[in-house]
Amino acid sequence: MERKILHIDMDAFFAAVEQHDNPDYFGKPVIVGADPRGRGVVSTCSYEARKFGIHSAQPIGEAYRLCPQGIFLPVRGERYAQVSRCIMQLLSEYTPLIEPLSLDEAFLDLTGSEKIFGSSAEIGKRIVKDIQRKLGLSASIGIASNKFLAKLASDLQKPHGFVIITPENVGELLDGLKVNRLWGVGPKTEAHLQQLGIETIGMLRRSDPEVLAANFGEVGLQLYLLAHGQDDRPVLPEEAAKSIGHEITFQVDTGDRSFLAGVLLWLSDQVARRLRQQSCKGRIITVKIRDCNFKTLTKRTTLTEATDFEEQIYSEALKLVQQAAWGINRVRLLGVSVSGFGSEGGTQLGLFEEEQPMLQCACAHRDLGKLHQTVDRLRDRFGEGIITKGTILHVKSKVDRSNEPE
Ligand code: TTP
Ligand code: MG
Repeated sequence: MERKILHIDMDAFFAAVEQHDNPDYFGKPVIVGADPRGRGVVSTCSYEARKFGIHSAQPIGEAYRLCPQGIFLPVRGERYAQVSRCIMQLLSEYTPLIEPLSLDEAFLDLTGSEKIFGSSAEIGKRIVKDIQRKLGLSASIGIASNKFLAKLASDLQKPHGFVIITPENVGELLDGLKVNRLWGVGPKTEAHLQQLGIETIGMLRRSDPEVLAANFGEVGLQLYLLAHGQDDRPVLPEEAAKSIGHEITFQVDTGDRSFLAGVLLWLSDQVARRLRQQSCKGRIITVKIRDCNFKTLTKRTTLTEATDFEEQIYSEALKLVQQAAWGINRVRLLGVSVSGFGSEGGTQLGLFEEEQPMLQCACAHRDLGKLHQTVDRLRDRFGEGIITKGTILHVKSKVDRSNEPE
């Protein structure tokens, strides 16, 4: 099912709060940042000030030279944090799936909200109105099927932007943009892409993924997918944002099921070990599979009880992989992660719980816990290789050393 992701970014946030709190400043160039007589920088400025060439991170002295008549104000962090909490509160009326990115920015997954509140476009309009009416501030909104496109959309027509990216307009909107608009493309990658003759997202979309992989490794493939408007990252509410995972890209694509099952066990073993090292237990098990055509699938399941046992992570991961794409195509990448460490991620209990052989379960669980403790201690003391499962040893020897999971 196509997701409905909304990205919201407040317009000239700090400066807009200052204008709201002091209506005399409305319509005027307001610059928030360091003392204009000092050596600090501009945090942000109103759109009126941007006409003078002032922008974030600019030396404040330069801003002063460009616009001496501007209203220069210090940063009132606590006030902006307070307004930010009100914004997030207001957003949470439409979905619990909110991922704040900064004080003035957040992703919302509205896929499940449409049945209750109307289309995502209608929800977006309501949010803009709510924020204007209740907080006296303006926001820009982008709506699309994933995070990357939604974020890009909110930035296309700032301020007061409202852009919806659809399969029909995605090419037209993306193709002419410079590659540095893609997540993960900094000046270095941009220069490298330029050497390959790739300057725009359209050029990247039409490029050869093998060439990108050869030049940038896994990052190259991610860029290729982004250029196609593909991005499968979920919206992660704050407590779920943390996850512990491992993935591996094979040097040669493989369809060998028993090998892949062994790799899953290896990945699960590493994830569980890290969970225990960080004293974390998680309820959400996610697998990621990329096939030889670069099609990426993620599947997740939620357990009733949090775990840090590789046995359980492996058995759930294996089921997910079997449901997803087992043997359909040759696999290029396989990943396992565990999240849901906080209160979220709970599943609804059945009305009639099956009877469990409780005592037997508890004993087996305790024994397994003790075994992990012992193995962890041995590994802490003598290194990771001191004790391992035969299957893992076998798959490890098949995977090229340069191929080890990061
Ligand atoms: P942004 O959303 O990047 O900027 P903005 O909201 O001021 O303007 P717009 O989104 O309309 O382009 O950042 C949000 C706030 O973060 C901004 O109001 C001030 C602060 N900030 C800094 O302190 N330093 C910086 O370099 C940037 C970019 C932002
Ligand atoms: Mg902003």
